[in-house]
Amino acid sequence: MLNLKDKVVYQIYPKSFYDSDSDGIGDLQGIIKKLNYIKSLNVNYIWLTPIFSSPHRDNGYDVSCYTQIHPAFGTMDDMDELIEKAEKLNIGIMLDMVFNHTSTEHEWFKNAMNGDKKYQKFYIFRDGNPDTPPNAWQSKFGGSAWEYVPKLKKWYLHLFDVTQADLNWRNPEVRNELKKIILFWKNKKIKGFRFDVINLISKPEDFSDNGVFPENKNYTDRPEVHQYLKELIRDTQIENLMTTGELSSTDIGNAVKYSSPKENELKTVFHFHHLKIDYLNGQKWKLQKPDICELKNIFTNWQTRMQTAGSCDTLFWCNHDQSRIVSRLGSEKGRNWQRSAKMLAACIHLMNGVPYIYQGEEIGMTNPGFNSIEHFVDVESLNFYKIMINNGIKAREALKILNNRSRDNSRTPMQWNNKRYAGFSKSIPWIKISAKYKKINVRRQNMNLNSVLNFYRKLVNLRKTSKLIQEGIIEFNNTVNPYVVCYKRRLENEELLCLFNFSGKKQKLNWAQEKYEKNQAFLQILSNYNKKSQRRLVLPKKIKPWELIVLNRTPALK
Ligand code: TEU
Repeated sequence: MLNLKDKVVYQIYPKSFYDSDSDGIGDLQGIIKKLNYIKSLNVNYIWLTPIFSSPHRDNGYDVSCYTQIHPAFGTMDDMDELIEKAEKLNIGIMLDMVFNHTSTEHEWFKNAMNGDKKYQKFYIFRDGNPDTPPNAWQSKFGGSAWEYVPKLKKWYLHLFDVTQADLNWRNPEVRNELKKIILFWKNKKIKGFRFDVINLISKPEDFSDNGVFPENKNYTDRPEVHQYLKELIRDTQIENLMTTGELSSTDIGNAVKYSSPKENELKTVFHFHHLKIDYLNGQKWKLQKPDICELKNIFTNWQTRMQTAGSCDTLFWCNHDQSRIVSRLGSEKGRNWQRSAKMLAACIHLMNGVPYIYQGEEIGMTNPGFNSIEHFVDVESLNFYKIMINNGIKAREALKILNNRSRDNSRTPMQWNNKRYAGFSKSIPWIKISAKYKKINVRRQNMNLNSVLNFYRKLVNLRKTSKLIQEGIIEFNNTVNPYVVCYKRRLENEELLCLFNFSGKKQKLNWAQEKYEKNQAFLQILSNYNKKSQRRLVLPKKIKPWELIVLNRTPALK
């Protein structure tokens, strides 16, 4: 049985990680060159976002062949070399399987367009006339989710970009083809898979009305998803590999089930409720201040339910779709930048589940703050910019929204050093480098014991060596202060008390609800205020701006 309790995953967005051949695009050889750096973080897996053949309309999430490597990233030999060299360092490679849709450049879709009935059944085509799409569903990237093909007199469904056609999972032939792809990679000693938007793969049979509201309920977490996953895992025998599913707008009940050891579906799941606390009325393109009380409720519900059910959660703030967490929930300014980056890191890493570190997060990379629409490249950002302008939003405001919400915020190149192009490449990168690279880079932080980078290393090593962090029962205390996340981890006699100030102000702490016996001693084991480990006999009364306090409670002194 695969034990996940001490595992940590590092996510790489290859296009922006390290460019070995000076074409401005990161590549597999670049990752190979940086394997020792990754090893220095002591992680167990690397999750690579898609490296397959693709027209890159959605940066690889539009796959045209799942068993070939995109030439800009390298060759199959490079991939084999990466798998082998990583394995020597005890690092497993996880691949990103985009199975909800394929690129319209995929052979299957091309055959369908050429009238081949077999392949038309691979996708979701519906007869109709050009004026009325089968229903009113909207694409997640803006506009209708249906595209009309005049020569076929049919519409096809695309929940994402028009070049990402949804596969028809009801067709067993499709499921068999996808199993073959998993087996191909399993034979290459791939150690895990991340399944993109896996809870969206099942669609209703009848599209003739818009079904229930909101519309995503019609294609999210349908019961067949559980059945399809069980079948896929069983038939490819990947029960002992690391698997994780990306769940779009899921609910706790389903998330618990997908990741329950009893169900044989996935090992872990990603859900995003904690990353919508700054969406106004749940809308991505409308800004509001982060609601920390809501954040605490979400953590409390999810962590408690997942742990009680024995399901495995993932712990993450960042990925290639989210803006940088220190810009979003922390501070970019002065010393508070480093403090808040560490506070955010510890808050996630000391919870129950498998932590994921997204490239650059470990050095506290910030949003780049692009000052022109010209700098944005992501299809979703460009579409929504147009939609916002058409809706009468002023260009300045739309740019501000993108600077907060665009996926490009996380996709700027990794900042390796303070040289030209941040040491990422020798030529102009495919996307602009953040101007902050002179201050925020790996080289500088490697040399500084107190850096964010070395703090991440400390956190990973703590997880590896502490049963309390791996297995301890988690319990939240949400009455300490509205801006402070507070939880405890308990295992037998041991206890960790963790406090995180999500504000730039000093906060008072209210311990009315705690019933500690007298004569308890608390040893501070982590800090972001350059404090030495210290023993204290009383609970702290205050917490400084962005401060993190992690106390190990020792049994009562005699
Ligand atoms: O993302 C799924 C998804 O729904 C998002 O997080 C999406 O970026 C967001 O809803 C837009 O507001 C996955 C991938 O992580 C993403 O990069 C792909 O673009 C998407 O699927 C389609 O494959």
